Amino acid sequence: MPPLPICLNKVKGCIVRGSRNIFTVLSENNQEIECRIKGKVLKGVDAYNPLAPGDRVEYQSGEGGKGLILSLEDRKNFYSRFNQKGGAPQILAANVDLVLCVTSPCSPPFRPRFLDRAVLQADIAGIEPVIICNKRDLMRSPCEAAGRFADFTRIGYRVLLVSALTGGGIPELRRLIAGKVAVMVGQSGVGKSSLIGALDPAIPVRTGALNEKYDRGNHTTSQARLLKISARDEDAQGSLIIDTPGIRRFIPDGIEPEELILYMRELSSLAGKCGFGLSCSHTGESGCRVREALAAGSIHQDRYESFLRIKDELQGGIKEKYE
Ligand SMILES: Nc1nc2c(ncn2[C@@H]2O[C@H](COP(=O)(O)OP(=O)(O)O)[C@@H](O)[C@H]2O)c(=O)[nH]1
Ligand SMILES: [Mg+2]
Ligand SMILES: [Zn+2]
Repeated sequence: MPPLPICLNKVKGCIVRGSRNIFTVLSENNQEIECRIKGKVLKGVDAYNPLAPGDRVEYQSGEGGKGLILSLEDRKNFYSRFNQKGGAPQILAANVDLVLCVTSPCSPPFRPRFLDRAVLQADIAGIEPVIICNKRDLMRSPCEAAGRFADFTRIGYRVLLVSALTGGGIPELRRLIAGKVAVMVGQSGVGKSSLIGALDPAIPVRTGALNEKYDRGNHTTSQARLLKISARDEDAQGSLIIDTPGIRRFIPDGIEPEELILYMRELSSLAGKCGFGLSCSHTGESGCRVREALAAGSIHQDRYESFLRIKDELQGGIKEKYE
C-alpha cells in the first residue's frame, strides 16, 4: 500500500483529552487524531498543563495518522484550580458554558466546603455554575445536604436533584445542558461518570465502587475528557460534557485574597465596608460587616468558615499547612 499523503494544511480541531505532550484532537469532520505539540511549549501558555479539553487548536496532520499541534486559539473562558503540587494553575476545561458542580447527599459524605469552592471558581471564571446533587435516591429528610441546598438556592445558585441510578431528574439535566458545553467537577465517587452513562447510555463509562473502608470513591477517571452526549428527542439538541477526575483539594485560582469577598454572592455588597475597610480580617474587629452578616444569618456559618479558610490559603497560609 502506498504511504498516505502527508497533509501540510493547517486544520482546526478541539482537544478531547490528553496530558503532557500527547493529545487527542477532534477534527471538524469528527475524526479523532492523536497529536503532539510542535516544539516544547505553546507560546503564551503558563500553566501546569498546556492544553485542556475544550481548547481549540490548529494542527497539521503528519505521518502515520499523527498530528502536530501548532497553536492554541484564544480561550473564551477556562475553569481551573490551583495545582499545589505543580505550583501553577491547572486548566480543567476550556470554552465552556456551564459548570456542573456535582455532589451527593451521602456516600461519599456530603462536603459543602467543596461546593463552596467549585461554585466560587465558576464565578471567578465568569461561567454559570449549577449544583447537581446526584444520588437523590439516597436522600433522607431532614438531612444536612437538604438544608445546605436551600441556603445555596437562597443566595442565588441553581440546584438540581438527580439520580443516575433511578433516572430521576435526568431529563431536566439533559434539558439544562442541551446545545451547551458543560464541565463536571466533583469529588471522586459522587457519580459523575454514572451521570454521563445516564445521559447517554451509548457512552461506555467506567464507574467505581465506593471503597467501603473509607466510603470514598476510587479514582476511575484519571484524565479530563470531552464527550458528546447525543440528543434524545427530535427537538432537543445534544451537548458536550467534560468529565474531570475527582478533585480532593480545590484551591481557587486567579484571584487575590482581597478580591475573594467580591465572589461570595451573599457578601459581595459588603466589600470594603467594614470599619477597618480592606484591612479587616473579619474575625472580630469592631464594625465588621461580615460578622454582622453572620450574626444576622445572611451568611451561613459554614460559608463564613469557608470564606476565612480560602482567604487564608490565598494569603499563603496554605503553604505552611499542606507542605
Ligand atoms: N445510590 C446511587 N448510587 C449511585 C448513583 N450514581 C452513581 N452511583 C454509584 O456511586 C459510585 C461512584 O460512581 P462514579 O460514577 O464512578 O463516580 P465518579 O467518581 O464521580 O465518576 C458507583 O458505585 C455508582 O454505582 C445514584 O444516583 N444513586
Ligand atoms: Mg468518574
Ligand atoms: Zn470585616
